[in-house]
Amino acid sequence: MNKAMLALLIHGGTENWSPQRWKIRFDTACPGRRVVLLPDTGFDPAEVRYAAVWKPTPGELAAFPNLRVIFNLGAGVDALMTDASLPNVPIVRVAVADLTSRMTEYVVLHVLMHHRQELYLRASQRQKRWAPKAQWPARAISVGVMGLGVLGASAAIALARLGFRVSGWSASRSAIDGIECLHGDAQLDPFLRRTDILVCLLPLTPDTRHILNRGLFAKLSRSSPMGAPVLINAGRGGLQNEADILACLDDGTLGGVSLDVYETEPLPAASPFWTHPRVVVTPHNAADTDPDEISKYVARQIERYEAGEAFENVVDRTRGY
Ligand code: NDP
Ligand code: OXD
Repeated sequence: MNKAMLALLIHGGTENWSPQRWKIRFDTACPGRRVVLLPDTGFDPAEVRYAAVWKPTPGELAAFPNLRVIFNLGAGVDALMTDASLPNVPIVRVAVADLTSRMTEYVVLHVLMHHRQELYLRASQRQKRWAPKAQWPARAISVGVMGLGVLGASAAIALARLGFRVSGWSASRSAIDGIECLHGDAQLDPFLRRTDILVCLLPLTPDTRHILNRGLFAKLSRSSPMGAPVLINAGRGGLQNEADILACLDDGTLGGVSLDVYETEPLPAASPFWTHPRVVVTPHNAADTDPDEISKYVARQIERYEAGEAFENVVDRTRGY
């Protein structure tokens, strides 16, 4: 065992994401390397070169003076960014095909659910009511994807393939075949005005916190056959103003909502989202990535680094994503 040490700091994982399961996985993925699962006092923190983390406690990573890199075990790094004592080393986030295709499935599922009036149809079924409503084609609906990164771009392409009119919005200019790409603050309003179903796959940063609010919902298109616009948020709960979402559903500014993420997770039992007839609640599992894929991805990145190559998918710390 003379390979540099990897420390695991994992909080909040259950079942397949439990800390012990990660330890077994990394032992398998990193043969010949000492992998320590914290808390553990039986090692010298100065020997740790690599850390793989999920929601580490602020200050925990500062204990390793010779750290070379932090691997975030998810795509979003917002939880990590709140740590003021984060060591000044590269942060590598997860961008793997397994995660991307699962998120694309989630987005397609929920766009289709609203487009095909599934909430109405399921309510009819519970009431044993045979009452079909007029249906319209995908090309009658404009979907707007906020965030055209790894996840947003893949979802946008899949939706366009199904026949939806798709546009996307990002911070900087992007170009994707078949997708109308807008960017920056100046193009946010034109993007919203053409959007019937808004899909949010933005990262949570100081610039995007509470971007999903009443002012934004009021700018969405109201001319689709659905009558009122729909919101689908699988980015982060901090992107949304939850009181605004509920008020906008109740006054008709929004027609329906699918949420995978919330300001407080797990979603408290008292949240009105649970029982609202026009809200679809999922428990932050839009892209419940296969942890085996993630541990192999981290092991590959360590091998690349030790062979003198650059890390992939490094977070830009000034942008916060
Ligand atoms: P990327 O970093 O690849 O993409 C982020 C996109 O958001 C980019 O297009 C970026 O613009 C855009 N963006 C960032 N800030 C702004 C802004 N202020 N204004 C406009 N556009 C902005 O991230 P991913 O696609 O990999 O992931 C997105 C998010 O999805 C993650 O951060 C995470 O929060 C969430 N997620 C949720 C999961 C779930 O299960 N619910 C699972 C995995 C991720 P530009 O291209 O110009 O940089
Ligand atoms: C992630 C997530 O960021 O699962 O990967 O939310």
